[in-house]
Amino acid sequence: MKKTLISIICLATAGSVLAGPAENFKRADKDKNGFISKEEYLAMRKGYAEKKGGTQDVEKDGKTFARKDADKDGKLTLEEFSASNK
Ligand SMILES: [Ca+2]
Ligand SMILES: [Ca+2]
Repeated sequence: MKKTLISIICLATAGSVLAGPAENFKRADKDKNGFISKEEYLAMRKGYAEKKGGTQDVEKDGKTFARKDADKDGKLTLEEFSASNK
């Protein structure tokens, strides 16, 4: 049973890696303005956390967003999003 669960998690992780940052970016950019706002980023992270059956650490995700936002304009371009997506 536990092994099955791990396999599912591995599959889900592989799936999101295969999708690539561009796909994740498009999915997270809810209003399709070409940028990911902090709200959109946090909503994306919330979705991930809930998919894993956990709860979101809003403070941590907010810090991650700030770190990714290289030019500090409060939004992520695809470049910023994928460059620091490691
Ligand atoms: Ca947006
Ligand atoms: Ca930015």
